[in-house]
Amino acid sequence: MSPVPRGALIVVEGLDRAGKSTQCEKLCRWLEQEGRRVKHMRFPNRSTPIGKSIDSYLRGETQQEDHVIHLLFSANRWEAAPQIIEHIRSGTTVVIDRYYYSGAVYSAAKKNPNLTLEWAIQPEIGLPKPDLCIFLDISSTDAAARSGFGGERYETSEMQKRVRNLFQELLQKPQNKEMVAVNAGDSMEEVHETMRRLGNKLFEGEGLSKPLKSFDYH
Ligand code: DGP
Repeated sequence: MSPVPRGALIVVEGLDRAGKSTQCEKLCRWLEQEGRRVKHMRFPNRSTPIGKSIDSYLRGETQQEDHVIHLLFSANRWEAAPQIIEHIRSGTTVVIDRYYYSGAVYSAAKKNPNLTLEWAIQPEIGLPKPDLCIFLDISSTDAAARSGFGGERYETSEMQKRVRNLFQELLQKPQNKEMVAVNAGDSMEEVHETMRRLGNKLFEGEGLSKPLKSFDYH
């Protein structure tokens, strides 16, 4: 009997209000219609004990030292890593709304001199590496104009501007060849169509015949 082909690991990234949740939903629905098994996850996962502390921090109810909250966000991904690996191994495609890219850029955007992008990426080394990371690119001004913006800790124009620049920096790095920028200013349907095209390319290519990689920054 031939082994079950592994699932794909697809991540959707972007600024707050870039449309990630809607696009993840649409992507999952499309993958299911294509006959694939799909698991939709998001980070931070606010339901675990670690996730609950992150949630109260994001709502401004508690304070945390910058490195401490950074490591809690990372731990929140690590606690889900065995589950991600198992889904992929058993043939389920995992779609994740935010992952270690957000982890690195949101913390580095705080401009703490002891928390650079290089420092911030280190705890993420070893996590399952996505086969595809779609960066929904939107200007910080357009993001701020979308409804619902401004509710949580990082939702200020200044912060989002720095976050966007750092995402652009990650896109340029040779270690992150799986990252693709998609114009999130296009209509919801246009963005979805572009994402479907990227999905088809991934499933038709050779990449999924190779084992899932671990993230390595070097
Ligand atoms: P969301 O639930 O997708 O709205 O994300 C909540 C906020 O947390 C959002 O402003 C992005 C930020 N965020 C997500 N992951 C991380 C992370 O790993 N580290 C830091 N510092 N911020 C993160």
